[in-house]
Amino acid sequence: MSLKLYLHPLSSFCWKALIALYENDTPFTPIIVDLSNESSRAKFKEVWPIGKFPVLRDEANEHTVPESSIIIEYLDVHYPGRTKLVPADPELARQVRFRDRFYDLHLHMSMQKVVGDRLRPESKRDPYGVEQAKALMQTAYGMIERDMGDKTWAMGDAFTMADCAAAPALFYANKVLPFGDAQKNVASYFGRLLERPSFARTVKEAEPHFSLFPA
Ligand SMILES: N[C@@H](CCC(=O)N[C@@H](CS)C(=O)NCC(=O)O)C(=O)O
Repeated sequence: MSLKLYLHPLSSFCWKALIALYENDTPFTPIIVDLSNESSRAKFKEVWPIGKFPVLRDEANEHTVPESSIIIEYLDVHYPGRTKLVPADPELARQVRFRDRFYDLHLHMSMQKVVGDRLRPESKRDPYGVEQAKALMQTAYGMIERDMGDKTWAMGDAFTMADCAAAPALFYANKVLPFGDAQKNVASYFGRLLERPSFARTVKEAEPHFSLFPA
């Protein structure tokens, strides 16, 4: 099998890449990285010294592809399938990339800040940074609420990379800052994402690891 994905089953950015792979039933070998294990971490850093997953390795083309969005773009070009994750039309592609950036940079990374802070030693915590991150998440929720009033997926009728980005970000965001009455459209969009087979499978496979999540 040509493709390998370095991942951890609980990692939200890995989920984003997994959704894309499952959307098109793209065959790959998962390589589980345990960052708490010195040898597993060292081996992974030989592949990608930055040490963040997911990373895709394509043996056939001899490409190492880090960064979830770049992985999805790579799959879309080199391993296309029934779901076109990035539209061929340049203007629609720009809109997908914008939504992908929006979910990653504003919702996903703010959520990571909140979760990451829980994993720090008490003396190293950053309550002000967490407060700022939660405020940004609220702003993002408001924007998604307005955007998703009359759409099935982030781009409308077609499921794209933007939805791959939205699903894990919303999953974990809802855990740290639960959707309320003001987020009805966000909640129904999230409900549709949970029913999408590619995402349902991703969540199911992560279930045995949920006890590691700092609730
Ligand atoms: N921009 C990267 C972010 C990747 C990322 O933050 N991955 C997290 C897991 S969700 C990670 O590797 N964390 C381990 C660490 O920071 O040591 C992407 O889109 O792939």
